[in-house]
Amino acid sequence: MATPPDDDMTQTTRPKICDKKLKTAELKINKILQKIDSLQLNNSYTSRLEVETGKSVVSVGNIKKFIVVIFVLFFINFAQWLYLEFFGRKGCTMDVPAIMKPLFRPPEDCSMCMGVNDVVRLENITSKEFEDNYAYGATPVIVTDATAGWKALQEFDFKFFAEFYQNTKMGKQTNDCYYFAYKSGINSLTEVFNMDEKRANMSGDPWYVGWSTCFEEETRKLRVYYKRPYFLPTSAESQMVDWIFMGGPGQGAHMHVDSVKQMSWQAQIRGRKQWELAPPPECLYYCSWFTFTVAPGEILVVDTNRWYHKTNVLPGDISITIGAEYD
Ligand SMILES: O=C(O)CCC(=O)C(=O)O
Repeated sequence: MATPPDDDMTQTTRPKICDKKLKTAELKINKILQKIDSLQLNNSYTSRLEVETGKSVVSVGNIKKFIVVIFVLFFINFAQWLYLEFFGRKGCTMDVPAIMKPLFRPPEDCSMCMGVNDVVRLENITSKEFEDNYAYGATPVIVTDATAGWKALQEFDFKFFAEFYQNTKMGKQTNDCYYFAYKSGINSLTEVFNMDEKRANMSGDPWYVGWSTCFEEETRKLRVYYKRPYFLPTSAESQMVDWIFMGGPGQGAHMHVDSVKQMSWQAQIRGRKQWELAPPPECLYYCSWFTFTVAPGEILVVDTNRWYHKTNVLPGDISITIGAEYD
């Protein structure tokens, strides 16, 4: 039988070697620091100074920046956790980029949400009235009569989009702009339209996804099925990008706030979707948290850059919405 190593031996001899090496390293570092002091370099230079340690080169400035970044990230995550824990709904998760962006936004003036406790339902509203009162404000609005005559109401379903994306020629063919998998575990639009029939028919695992159009031709072809909502301000322009959200009953988008540039409208083409709006964290003591449902044929206008929002598809039909930003 082999004799086990004498642990006591190794423990008593190794520290001596380490001590010696440490002392030498300490002396060298002290010499470098004294030299830096004697040169009286300014901070911007010393922060760029590099200390060579064996093969790796580490920048003193970068180490400081790294520590600051780690501290900021830790603080952001902690603040986010506190917000969700005490004011958010349990089980609501956010991915890291979504967490970071809202926390760097400037604080809101809470007058934007004070007294706003519900969505306002409108019909037969003129562009002028809409522009003056709602188009760029923070009161969420549902216009109930703005999809009359849209072919999308009859034509849009899972099969329509599957055929549209699998068979229609457009530009580079693949839609690889914005795609949100949410909790579906489906990683691309290609995967969405290749899911098995059972799941597509909402008899398998629940799913909900969102994406933006990528190519002008794609947007143009889709826009044959719907029109620019009649109530938008006459001067408002939309980019050639539309947003589509689709999925079965259950959780839709997690609680988040957007950082898009403009206001947007979203038409509920099929299914019923419940929206939950929460004021920005700094306004929680002044403003309310509320929910409302958007039914097929209705168009919602909500400033998703200011209201935190979360969606939930109600039992029944698949939910399909289409929307766009306007300036
Ligand atoms: O329609 C949805 O489910 C989510 C929409 C959304 O999150 C958004 O427009 O920012």
